[in-house]
Amino acid sequence: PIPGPPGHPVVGNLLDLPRGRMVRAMTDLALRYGPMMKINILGGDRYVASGVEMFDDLCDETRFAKFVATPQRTLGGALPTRGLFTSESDDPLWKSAHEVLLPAFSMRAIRGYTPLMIDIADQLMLKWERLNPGEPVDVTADTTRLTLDTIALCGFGYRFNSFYRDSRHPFVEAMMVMLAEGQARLRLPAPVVKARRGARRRFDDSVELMTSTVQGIIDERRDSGEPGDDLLGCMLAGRDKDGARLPDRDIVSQCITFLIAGHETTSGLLAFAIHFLSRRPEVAQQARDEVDAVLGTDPTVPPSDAQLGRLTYLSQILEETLRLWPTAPAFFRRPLEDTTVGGYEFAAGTPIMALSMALHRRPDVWGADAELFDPDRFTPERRAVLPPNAYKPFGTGARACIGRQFALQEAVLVLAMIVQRFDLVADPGYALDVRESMTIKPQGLMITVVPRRGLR
Ligand code: MNH
Repeated sequence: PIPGPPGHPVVGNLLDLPRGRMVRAMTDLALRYGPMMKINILGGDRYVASGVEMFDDLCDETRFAKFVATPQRTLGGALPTRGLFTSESDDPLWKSAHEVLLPAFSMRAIRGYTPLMIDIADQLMLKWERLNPGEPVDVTADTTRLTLDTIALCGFGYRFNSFYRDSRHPFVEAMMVMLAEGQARLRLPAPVVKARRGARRRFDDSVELMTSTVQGIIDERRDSGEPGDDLLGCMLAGRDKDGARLPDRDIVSQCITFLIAGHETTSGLLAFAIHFLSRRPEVAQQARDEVDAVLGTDPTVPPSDAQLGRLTYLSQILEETLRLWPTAPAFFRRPLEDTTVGGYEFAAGTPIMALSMALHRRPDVWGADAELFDPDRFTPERRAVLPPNAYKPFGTGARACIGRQFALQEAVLVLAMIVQRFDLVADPGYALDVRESMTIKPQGLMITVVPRRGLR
């Protein structure tokens, strides 16, 4: 029998998983009950894997495939087509879009986005440089502005201009409604979902606003006669291995997918990293030393790709941040045939949650100090001896994150530009709080930024 917390009649373990803290509660339970855990939500058994031996099995692509879980299904079902993130692996459109888009996410292509990434990063620097001394920064709000504007500009040449607004762009507002509803439906039985007409209408209106906005951008691009060399350009011009183009409605879905997948996760990563830098003077000092040595001390000279590649300690900071707070904290797998996971038997098709956030905190893998933030865990020497499936912030196999390089390049760039210009000062009264939706982000994280060398 698979261990797990004792449940209550009808609700099962739902009360152990409070709204808004489900992932953290599940992580605590997984660390308590073991590498494979069974929990029950409203009568349904759920399996949560967090041991390395379980991940070794789940990441075996010959026996397991991605399972598209409820929030992803809600999202995908609302889009014109399912999009990369929410398709089933045997969907021919997934294969086609994957082939068309791979070159657009190659190392080389991503280098091409550096100037656009710097354009948006400069807006953040300018905003922070212009603050009065002691004026607090809402870190997560600003990293969200940054990553959203970056993916929209690199993706399809559109400017949300989030740094010039206090309220959200209508498109972003619609995206939030859509994501929140996907999350809400997790906790509701199907008849209740059907009955919530107001929520359904708001959801449908939001989807309509998003699809028509993106279709407008596509039409405009076509009319201009220049396909462009951003993600949209690749999708308009690219062909899959059979020479087929992507249909327009699929391009719309992919654009919305990139906006969602591409900004929520990276903004959380940057915000958590900034939190750690503001709390750990010795880590901040080593980061400053590296940035000053590699980029120099003149912030008017933009970083080059070669320099970004040499910021290895900054990369370690980001990797360690994603260990403790993998901003996409879990993914789901299903066995293709009846098989075993870490010695437990599972029937074909059973959804199994791969809870990276718990995997990343297991003392048997990461040591007794697993809860401690320590970028030295990711020095090349220590990285080389990590078990192969001990660290999975970007998912696994064919369905792993296509935007990994994009995210890491953006995050290193922005962190470097911040460290070059500012000292980050924590609010001593703040204890890290986290907001969970499909992703996790710091909540209420306010810091002050002090220009390092008399920039003002
Ligand atoms: Mn991303 C899939 C994490 C940044 C676009 N991403 C995944 C998965 C994880 C993930 C985990 C696998 C999900 C699953 O198995 O169900 N992603 C991240 C993290 C960051 C991130 C932690 C940043 C940090 N992702 C980005 C960025 C983009 C992006 C940036 C786009 C520009 N991610 C995707 C897409 C997929 C994906 C698209 C789906 C790929 C596929 O299934 O073919």
